[in-house]
Amino acid sequence: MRLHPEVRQALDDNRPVVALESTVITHGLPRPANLELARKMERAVREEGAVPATIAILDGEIHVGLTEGQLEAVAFAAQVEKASLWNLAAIMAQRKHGGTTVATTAFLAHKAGISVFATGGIGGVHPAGSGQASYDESADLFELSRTPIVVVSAGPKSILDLAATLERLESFGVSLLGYKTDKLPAFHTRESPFELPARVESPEEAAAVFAQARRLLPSATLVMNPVSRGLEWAQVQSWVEQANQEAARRGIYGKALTPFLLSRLAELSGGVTVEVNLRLLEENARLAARIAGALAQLIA
Ligand code: PSU
Ligand code: MN
Repeated sequence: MRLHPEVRQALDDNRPVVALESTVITHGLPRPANLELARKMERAVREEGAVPATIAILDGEIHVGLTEGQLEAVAFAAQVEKASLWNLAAIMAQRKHGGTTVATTAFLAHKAGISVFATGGIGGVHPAGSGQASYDESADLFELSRTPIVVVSAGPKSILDLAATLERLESFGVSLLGYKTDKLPAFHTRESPFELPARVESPEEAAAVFAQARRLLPSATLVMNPVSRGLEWAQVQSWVEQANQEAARRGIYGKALTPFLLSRLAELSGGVTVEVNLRLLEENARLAARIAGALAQLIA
């Protein structure tokens, strides 16, 4: 594992660091918006006083914190895998490039000693009948159950079965926090009908919950931050239904399903979902940096 010197120094000094994932760069957004976004997230983290550590696999090596050149290489690679845990070892041994998912990024960030991680929307349970398989649950859920780290997201992705995803998070004992909300945010929409077990009003409060959680629990603390100017629930649901039906018809399943659905939503919405996705990623990076700052204060 290669730590960027700036990241290593910040960790040694107990200064705030925020891990950022890279599947969203390699598989989640169209080019070149993906690179702009990656830069924007890093800038947002810095503006809030933390050091960004984007995590990716380059030529089989894990990098925690990327140079500008490496960020570009990840964003525009001709061949790059979606690096989940089931193919991580193969990507490394075979010297390939990989964009790390929420599951893989949380796993690696924790190993590197980073306590806070920002993403867009977490993976979860896909609705029955979408794709080919009847059983598609993101590895993100399992990873959240066993890794003590703060994950800041805008909720589970809107393409998912939200009720089932929430049930899974409960079964797995993930600490769930609505950021200034009682309802589960759902990525493109600020609110779904589902009730969350706890809420916080500030980065300091979120940091305090995590400080408590990590003394007790093996699992993650998932902070869910509703996107500003979110889309209408019913509108998003109608695009999602259509995209899921198309995926089923075309036999798209497994690791290809989420990237397909996100790009279909972008087309069906005339680019509106991408705009929202970019906004929520930046907002989450900002909030994560403030939580990391609050956490460093708690420890100091
Ligand atoms: N957030 C986004 N866009 C994305 C993702 C998150 O705004 O593309 C990625 C994350 O890397 C997450 C993955 O782990 O989608 C989920 O994929 P799957 O459903 O196959 O587990
Ligand atoms: Mn899956």
